[in-house]
This record gives sequence, C-alpha cells and structure tokens, in this order.
Amino acid sequence: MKRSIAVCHSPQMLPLFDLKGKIAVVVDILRATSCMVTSLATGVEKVIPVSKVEEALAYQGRGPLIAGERGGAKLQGFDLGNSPFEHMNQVGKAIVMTTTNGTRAINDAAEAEEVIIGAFLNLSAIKEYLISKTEDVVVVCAGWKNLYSMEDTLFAGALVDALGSDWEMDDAALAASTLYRSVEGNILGFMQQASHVKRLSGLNAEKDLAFCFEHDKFETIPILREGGLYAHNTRN
Ligand code: 3SL
Repeated sequence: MKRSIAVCHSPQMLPLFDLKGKIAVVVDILRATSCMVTSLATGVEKVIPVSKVEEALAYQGRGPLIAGERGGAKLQGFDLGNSPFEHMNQVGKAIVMTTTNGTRAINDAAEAEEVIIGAFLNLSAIKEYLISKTEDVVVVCAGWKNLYSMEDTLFAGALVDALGSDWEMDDAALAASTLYRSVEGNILGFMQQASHVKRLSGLNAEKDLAFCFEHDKFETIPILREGGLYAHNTRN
C-alpha cells in the first residue's frame, strides 16, 4: 500500500485531519521554522516553542534566550527577534520562542506520532528522513493568522515533488506540487507578489527572505520531544 501525504493549509484546519500515528512536518518558511532549523544546525541545544508572549516571558532571566515577534517585529524586552541571522551560532544555548503563527502550529500538531520541522533550508534532509520511515505524513502549514500562505504551500509542494509519485496525495498536496513546479525557476520573483513578503518589506528583512528560500543549506531536522525541539542530524 502506498503511504499518504496530505497538506493542511492552516492550523485552523487541523481538526479536519487525523494526525494520530502520522508524522507532522510543520512549516513556517517566513520565518519561524527557518529560524529553528538554522539555530539547531548551528549549535543551539534546544528550542522551546510557546504560543503566547507571556509563556516566553516566564523564562526571562532563567537561562534560555527568549525570541519572538508579533506582526514580524521583535518583541520588546526579548533577546532575539525572528531573523534567522539572529538565531545563528548561539552555541550551547536554549531558545524559548513565540511567533505569530509558527510556534502555535507546532503545539497544535503535537498529537501526531512525531512532529518534525521543515524549511527549504533542510528540504532534502526531511525528504530522506521521511523515506526512512513508514508513517503517513501531513504537512502542517503555519499560514498567516489561520489563512493560507504562499511560502508554506511552496515548501509543501517542493516536498511532495521531491518524494516522487509513489505516494497517495490529497488534492492539496497535488495542487501544491503543481504550483511549486510552475515557479521553481523563479521562486523569489514569484514571491514578490505574496502577502507576507509585502508585510515584511518595512522590516528590513530582504536578507532573511533570500536566506529562507535557500535549499538544503543544512542537514539538521528539529524533532519535537516533550515540548522541546532537538536537532536530529541525518548523517548521524
Ligand atoms: O508567523 C510567524 O510565526 C512568523 O514567522 C512571522 S514573521 O516572519 O516573523 O513575520
């Protein structure tokens, strides 16, 4: 029997999916999951994703760095915002992170057999990891405030495309891979029309944008275990 891959376009739609016994690949390309892959690949020990600002603030002064944004802007009093460059090379640190959509999507997907974190930065590692497993897969897009997002859909499409035709796809997976294939030669150009790129344009995030669409920079897969994300390296 073929394994199945489905795409959930927003955490709001998660109750329509049965995640039990499945692997959830949570994605928030701009920029939460790109930050998490970057931090864990460059030396962070663990990332604790929390949904609310107050939950992150409760860790202040207790060891971990606290990171986060609302509406893309760094939160007042936080150590880090949501640029992958701020999350790079924080060797040995723990980071508690809260973002508008990404950290909530991770916590909402927690009933899955396994929750792993995807980004273009670790796309091939995610593909190899999924091939090595036997469970069905749901790609959980963080979206934007419960709505569809282009960048997360493109990642879902790239992953479906990379896995090949031997998978049972739902219509959302089929649509995502068709979209990805139609723009893969010019993703950054295509993304200029997307709402989150327009939203980030006042925040000096051009460098982040280019970085978040780089493919296969890292082999690290963040995996959720007891509320924390830890690095799994595919070559280990
Ligand atoms: O929505 C999120 O979780 C963030 O990644 C959004 S932003 O890119 O920082 O604006």
